[in-house]
Amino acid sequence: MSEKRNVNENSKNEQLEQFRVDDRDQKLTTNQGLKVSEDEFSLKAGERGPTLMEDFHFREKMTHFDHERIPERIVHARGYAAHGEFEVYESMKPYTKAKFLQEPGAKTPVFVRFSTVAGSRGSAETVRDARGFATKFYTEEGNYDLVGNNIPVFFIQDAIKFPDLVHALKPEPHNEMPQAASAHDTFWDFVANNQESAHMVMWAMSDRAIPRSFRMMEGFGVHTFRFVNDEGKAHFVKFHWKPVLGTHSLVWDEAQKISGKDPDFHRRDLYEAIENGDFPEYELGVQLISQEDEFKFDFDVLDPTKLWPEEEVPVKIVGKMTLNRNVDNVFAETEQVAFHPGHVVPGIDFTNDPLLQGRLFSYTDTQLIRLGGPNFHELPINRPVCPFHNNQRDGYGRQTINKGPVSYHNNSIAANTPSPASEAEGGYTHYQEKIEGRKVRSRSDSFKDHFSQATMFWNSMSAPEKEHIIGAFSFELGKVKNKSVQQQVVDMFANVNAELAATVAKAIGANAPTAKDSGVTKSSPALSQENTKKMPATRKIGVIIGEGFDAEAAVIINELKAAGTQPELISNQLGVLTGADGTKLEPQHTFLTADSVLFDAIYAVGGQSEDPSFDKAASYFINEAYSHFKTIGATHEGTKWVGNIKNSPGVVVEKEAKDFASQFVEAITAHRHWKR
Ligand code: HDE
Repeated sequence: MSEKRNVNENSKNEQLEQFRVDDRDQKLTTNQGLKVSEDEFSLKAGERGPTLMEDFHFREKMTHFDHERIPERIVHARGYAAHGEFEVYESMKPYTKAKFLQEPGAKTPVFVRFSTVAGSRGSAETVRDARGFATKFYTEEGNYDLVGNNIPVFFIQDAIKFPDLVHALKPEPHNEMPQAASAHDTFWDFVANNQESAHMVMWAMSDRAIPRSFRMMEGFGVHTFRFVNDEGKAHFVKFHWKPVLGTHSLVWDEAQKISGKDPDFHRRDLYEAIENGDFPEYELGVQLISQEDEFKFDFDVLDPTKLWPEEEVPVKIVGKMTLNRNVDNVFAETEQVAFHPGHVVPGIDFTNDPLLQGRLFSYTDTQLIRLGGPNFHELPINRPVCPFHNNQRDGYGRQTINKGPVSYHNNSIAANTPSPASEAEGGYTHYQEKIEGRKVRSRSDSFKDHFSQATMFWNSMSAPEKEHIIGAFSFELGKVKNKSVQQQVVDMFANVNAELAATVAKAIGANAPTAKDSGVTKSSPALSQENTKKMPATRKIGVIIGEGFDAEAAVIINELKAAGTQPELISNQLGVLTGADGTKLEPQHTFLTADSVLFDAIYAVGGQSEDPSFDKAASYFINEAYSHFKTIGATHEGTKWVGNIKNSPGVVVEKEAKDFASQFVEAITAHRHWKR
C-alpha cells in the first residue's frame, strides 16, 4: 500500500475495492484456481457406487461449508451496518489535536454498526433493549472507534460486573429462554441486587429501548473521555450523535408484533433508506467540562451511570455523519468488523471511569476468539487507511508479507526502524494525569447515589412517556415468576418515584412499597422525546386501495411522495388495479404480506369492491394503526372505514379530498397522537 495515501482522495471504499470480487460471468473454479467441470455430482466408483476420497472438489467445497460459522458476539450479536462519511462543521482545535476534527469541511470515511445487545445473531430486531451505535472513523492518523449505545448511561459502574450483568440478561441457562428479552427472573434479580442499575433501567423501560428506526435514535459514547489539544491542555468530553430526523420510537404492542411480522424491520429500514438515497444523517455533538471543573457537579464525571444534563453542559455540534452506502457482503464487513474503545487517535484519551478501563481490555480479547487470532486488523473492513508498521509477525491468517530479517526493536540492521514517532511527528502520548492512591478493591463514595438521576429522568418525561414506562415495568415484572424478586424491584423503584412504584406494584399484585423517593425535583427537557425534531421525511404510508379507485387518489399519492413520505399500496391481491377513470396502479403488498405495524400512517382510498373480506381486512388495518396512535387518512370510498373515529386527533377525513395531502402530512409529522 502506498505510503503517500491521502485519506480524502482514497476513501475506505476505494481501499475496499481491491478486495471486492464480482463472480458474475466467471467460470467456476476451486480455491486453487482450477476450473471445475461438474458441480452437482460427487466423484463415484460407478453411478450407484461410493464417493471417492480422491474427489478434491467435493472435499474442498464441503470443508469450507463446515467451517462457515464463527462465534457470534457475546453481546451485540444482532447488528447491521453501513458505510458513510463524517464532515466537520466546526474546528475542535481549541480542545483536541485529533486531525480529523481540525478543518471545517474535512471528510473522513466511516463504518457504523447498529445492534441490539441481548439477542442472538438471528433474533428479532424490535425487542426492548439498548441499541449499540458503533462508529469506526478511518482517519489519516489511524482508526478511531466511538463504540456507543443509544442510551447515555450504563447498568453498572465497574467492568468486573459485566459478566454478571450479561449472564443475568441473556436467556436463562437451564432452558435457554427467553430470547432477546429482559422480561425474566434473572435479569430483574440482578437489577434489584445491583441498584446502580436504577438509572439505566429507567431508560430501558422507556420508549428509547424500542426505537422506530436506527435512523431515528441518538447515540452516546457513555463514558467521559478526554480531549487534549496541541498545547497539552485537556477537557473532559462526552460524545453524542443526534439524528437529523429526530428521535422517535415504536409503541410496545407494535414492537412485539413487528418482531413476528418482520424480524428484520430495522435492518430493512436502514438498507432501503440507503438504497432509496434517503441517506441517514447524524450530527456529532460534544459536551465539554474543563479539568478545573471536575468536582463542580452533583455527579462524579467518572461515573458511567450518570449523564451531564444538556441544560447544564450544552452539546456543541461538531459535524455531520451521512451513511450513504450499504455493505456488499454482510459477513465480510458487518460480521468481521472489530470495534474497540481503545482505538484512539492523538488528541482523544481516556479517563479513569472503571467501566471504560475494563472495556479497554475486553474488546481485543473478544476478537481473538471471534475472529480466530491476532491478525483481525488485516481484514479489509478493519484495516486503517493509513499505513501501519511494527514488529508484529505471524499468527493465524497473516496476510502482510513483511520483507527483511528484522522484526525487533532496537536494531541496527534496519537502522532501528520502524522507529517510534515523537509527539511532533504524530506519536500518541498519553495524557499525564497525576494519580495518587492506595491499591484497593473498592468504589468511590461519589459513585453511591443511584437514584437522583433516575428520578430526574422520570421527572423529565411527558405524561404518555410516563405511562409507557409504567406499562414496561408492569409487562417485564409481570413475566417474572419469583414473587420476592418482583417485590424487591418495586421496593427499589420507590426510591426513584413513589407513584411509579405503587402503580407497578398494583399491576403485578405486589405489596405497596414503603420507601420514599429521592426527593429530586430537577428535570432535563432534552431527555423527553416530546421535544425532539419532527418531520414527515421518509415516513411510510400504507395506502389501502382497491379496484375502481377514484382517480384523484393517484394525484394525492403523488403529493404525498412530493412531501417526502413513502406511500406503498396495499390491496387484496397483487397485479394491476384499474381506477374508475382507467388510471392504472400496482400495489406492492396484499393484506397478507403487509401489516399496519409496518407503516407510520394509513391512508384509506378504497375502491368499488363490495367484497366483505376487503372491508374486514381494511378495518382491521385501520383499527390497529389507530390503537398505535398513528395518523389515519381517508378519502373517497375509504371514508366508510373511519366512521367511528373520524373526529379523533390524527384522523384526517376528506370526502372531497381538497387540501387532504397537506393536512395528512402535517398530522404524520406529529409522529403519534397520544390524546386519543
Ligand atoms: Fe461492549 N462489548 N462492553 N459496551 N459493546 C462488546 O465486543 C464490554 C459497553 C458496545 O457492533 C464486545 O466485539 C464490556 C458499554 C457496542 O461490533 C465485548 C463492558 C457500551 C458493541 C464487549 C461493555 C458498549 C459492544 C462483544 C463493560 C456503550 C458492539 C463483541 C465494561 C458505551 C460493537 C465485541 C459492534 C460489544 C465488552 C460495556 C457498547 C465483549 C466488558 C458501556 C456498541 O468486547
